[in-house]
Amino acid sequence: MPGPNYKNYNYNKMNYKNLLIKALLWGFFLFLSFCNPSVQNNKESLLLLLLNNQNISNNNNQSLCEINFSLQNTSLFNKIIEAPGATYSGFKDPNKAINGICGAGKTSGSTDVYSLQSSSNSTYCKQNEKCLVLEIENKKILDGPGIDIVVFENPFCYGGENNCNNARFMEPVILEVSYDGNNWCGWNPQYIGSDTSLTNLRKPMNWQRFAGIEPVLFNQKNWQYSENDIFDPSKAGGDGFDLGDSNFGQSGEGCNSTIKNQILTNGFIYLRLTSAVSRGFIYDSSSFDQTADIDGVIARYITNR
Ligand SMILES: [Ca+2]
Ligand SMILES: [Ca+2]
Ligand SMILES: [Ca+2]
Repeated sequence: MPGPNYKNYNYNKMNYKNLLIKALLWGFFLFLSFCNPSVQNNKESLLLLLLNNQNISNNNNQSLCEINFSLQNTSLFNKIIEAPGATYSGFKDPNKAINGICGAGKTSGSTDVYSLQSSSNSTYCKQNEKCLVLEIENKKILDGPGIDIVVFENPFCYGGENNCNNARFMEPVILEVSYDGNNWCGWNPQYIGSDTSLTNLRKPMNWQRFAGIEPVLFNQKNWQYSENDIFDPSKAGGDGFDLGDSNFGQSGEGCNSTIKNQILTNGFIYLRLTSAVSRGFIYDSSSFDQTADIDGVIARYITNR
């Protein structure tokens, strides 16, 4: 299957065709948005259009993400350990969670994403939870100064960038890490809204220590900043997690102080992303498929195992 850097005549030809079809669909969507403001930011309409686009032009599973900025000292999580329920087609292709990050800015969500699926046969994931487990091949991830990992989902602001702290479309994600694939430690994610009204659940501040909250500005096609700036939320967006955070180790599965301290000392290998809805958290009723979408995850301090 062609990767992000794969180039030949047919690929370029397909790319132009894809671009033309995408441009026409985006034009049509913007026209609809202009005519009817209620359509604006309607993920369902957008996804339906894009799904149609995928059916028309992306049957060969080519990456939508063009990588011009490659990582030197940091790394994408680049290996799928478990993607329960994945069909490897369209938004159900987990390769889109390891192929690179193509954020679409504050007011729209990237389509270069894997929508978390579930299965009753999961082993690393909990059974029937919408989930994905990744690793960085042959590496482990250490705690270092500040944020250690950034998760890039595809949330976006409702009502423009100026309204972004008041209203967002979000599909929150629970993050957990493990060094053995059995015991998992997380950051104790909490919903702190006073109720579960749409107004409150769309406020980003009500979602503490989840991924899938901050819009994605980082895009490997046209990134103009440094590699270190990927870990600056004001430049790159995304949801940063620090192993040194006092909340780390306060949630998970089989997590205790021994396991937590082992991770802090020796690093972790496996990263588990679970859609919050699978653990009983409230969800935005306008969510198209009631699951989160992963564009990619980056770790900062990596070393050989
Ligand atoms: Ca840290
Ligand atoms: Ca999403
Ligand atoms: Ca991606």
